[in-house]
Amino acid sequence: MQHANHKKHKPELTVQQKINRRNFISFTAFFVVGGAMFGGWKWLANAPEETPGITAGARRPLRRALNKTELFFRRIFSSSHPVKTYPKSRAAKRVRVNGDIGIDDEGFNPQQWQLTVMKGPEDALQLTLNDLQALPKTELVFDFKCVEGWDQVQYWGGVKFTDFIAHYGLQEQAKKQYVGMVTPNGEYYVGLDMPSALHPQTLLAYEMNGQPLALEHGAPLRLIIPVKYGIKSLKRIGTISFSNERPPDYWAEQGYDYYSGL
Ligand SMILES: Nc1nc2c(c(=O)[nH]1)N[C@H]1C(S)=C(S)[C@@H](COP(=O)(O)O)O[C@H]1N2
Ligand SMILES: [Mo]
Repeated sequence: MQHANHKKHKPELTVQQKINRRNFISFTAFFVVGGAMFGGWKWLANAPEETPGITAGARRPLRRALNKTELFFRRIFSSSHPVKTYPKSRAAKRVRVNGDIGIDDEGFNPQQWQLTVMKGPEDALQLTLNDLQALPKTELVFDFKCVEGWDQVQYWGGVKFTDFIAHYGLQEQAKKQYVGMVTPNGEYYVGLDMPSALHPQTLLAYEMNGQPLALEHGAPLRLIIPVKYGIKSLKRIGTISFSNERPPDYWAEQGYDYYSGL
């Protein structure tokens, strides 16, 4: 080319010089990248641990990253995205039982059970199972997923959480950021972000496979929240409350992700 001649003429490199040059570049890159990785690891290892509270003690930068991921997913999450449903014929006849924390006390009497709904710090509703069964019933067949690695198509029936909110005039409470649910004996508890609680497939369930819920599955009333892993689907709800702070969460205290979304 004509104008190429205007450039300063560079001497041709010999093959050996080219090899030396490439060696130099790759070794430098190796040490720079390796050094950065080591530095990054030391930085993380020396980073302060968060104070265990609502979530277990993790290195603060890791928790920051988790919280960022949660925010990302919360932003793209939309209540108009339903989880996949299945025909009833696909539902398991023998439903797995997993976890009995907070529901293993012998003295529990389902006949005397009542649901406590904290409308405010000093203002509680007491509801019976009949009250809840008087509301429209919603059925749902979906793939239930446990963090332990199993999943199963299951068929549930109950009251949609949004129907429950509307019927009991809890719209103001539903403007808070979180819902907390606790077993009657206080031993198992979950915290849910409000958009997930208000997802159209979140149920307060009292039926499984068209039959009254069995005690080991959370009778008289349990949560079914298909947009979350099973750890959040609390069995045997005693109390429901609303808050702008994250409610205590049993598995988050043990180090599991608070959001636990799918
Ligand atoms: N009260 C209570 N609810 C609970 C649990 C528990 O141990 N106690 N385990 C959770 C977990 S880890 C899962 S996978 C599901 C299992 O529900 P299932 O026993 O009806 O299959 O319940 C969730 N709800
Ligand atoms: Mo689970």
